[in-house]
Amino acid sequence: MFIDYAKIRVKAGNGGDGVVSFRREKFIPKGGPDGGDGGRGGDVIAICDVNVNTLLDYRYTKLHAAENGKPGAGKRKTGGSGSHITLRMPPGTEVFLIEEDGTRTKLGEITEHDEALILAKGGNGGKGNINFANSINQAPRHATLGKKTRELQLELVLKLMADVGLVGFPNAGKSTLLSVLSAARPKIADYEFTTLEPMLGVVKAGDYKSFVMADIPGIIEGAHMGKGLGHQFLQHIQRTSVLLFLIDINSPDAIAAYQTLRAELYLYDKYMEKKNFLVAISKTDTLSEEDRQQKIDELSQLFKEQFNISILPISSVSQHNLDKLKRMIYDTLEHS
Ligand SMILES: Nc1nc2c(ncn2[C@@H]2O[C@H](COP(=O)(O)OP(=O)(O)OP(=O)(O)O)[C@@H](O)[C@H]2O)c(=O)[nH]1
Ligand SMILES: [Mg+2]
Repeated sequence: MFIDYAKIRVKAGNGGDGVVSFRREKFIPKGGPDGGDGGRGGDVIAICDVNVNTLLDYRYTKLHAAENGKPGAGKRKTGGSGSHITLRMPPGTEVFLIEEDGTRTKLGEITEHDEALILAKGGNGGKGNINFANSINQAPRHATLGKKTRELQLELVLKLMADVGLVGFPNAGKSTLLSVLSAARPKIADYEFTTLEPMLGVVKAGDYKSFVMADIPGIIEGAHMGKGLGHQFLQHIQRTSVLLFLIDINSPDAIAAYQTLRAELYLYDKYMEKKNFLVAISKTDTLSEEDRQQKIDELSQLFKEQFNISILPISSVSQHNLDKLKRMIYDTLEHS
């Protein structure tokens, strides 16, 4: 199951208390202070792991607590530190701290394998009475307590890490394209909303050249108001630097389709408009040679006139222009 949102509770370890203790040895009736410091509490740390691709493990709001530091002891012994706990999360996870009054602040994000983000810092240990001895007070009778930590409420939001995001109406052929360009095996079918969760695939664009493509569920007009699957998966193309619009060559009005897609993206996040993009017309194999050429000429002209953009006709079935598409995506990425 793909989960891209979770709420968790975390608590770092309390610092161990410092202690009051005096040296007691035979023949030394009044030994000096020897109470050691408390140990540090453990941290709660998020670690980025490329082998994890969902927040499934964090589905249940459970408390992830690190160990408390141990108290100090006599003979100047410092208490042991509490162990840290690590939570493995997929690349692209953003972490927000939710305060009791509802304020939401971003703690950070993890994007690279093994990158760490401290979610909650362990409390410092208290000071033992050895720290408080001086020429005036040679037998201090006080020590300090370890710092107590509080439980934190965190929100985890996964935004997949891809270079290119596929955007199109349901059935446009997005998943099919990903399946022929990469080793990903998304579900493909002749009905709308086949894809219910995003999927990534690595596309090889030549020796040593590759990029990651994200397939997301189809978008329809009114998605911003929750129509279809709504906007819930658009966050996964928020990080991509390039968008690939896919429009079925058989769509009754390709221009309107394109405008609707752009409008829905804009209503979700106006920054989407600034991304570099390509427009591909899919399923060219479904028309006869003659009809195809006519349709492509007509659409090329319309897109040129209305938006001054060039379209690329493609087919996942006949492989028409797929190498060219990969090259164009790669070049666009390089200039993004
Ligand atoms: N002839 C032909 N059929 C295609 C091509 N690409 C996709 N199809 C067919 O179109 C239908 C929809 O393909 P999908 O890849 O599932 O479409 P999608 O855009 O991922 O659809 P959703 O996940 O519902 O948004 C399937 O029946 C595919 O076999 C193509 O290039 N040529
Ligand atoms: Mg699909």
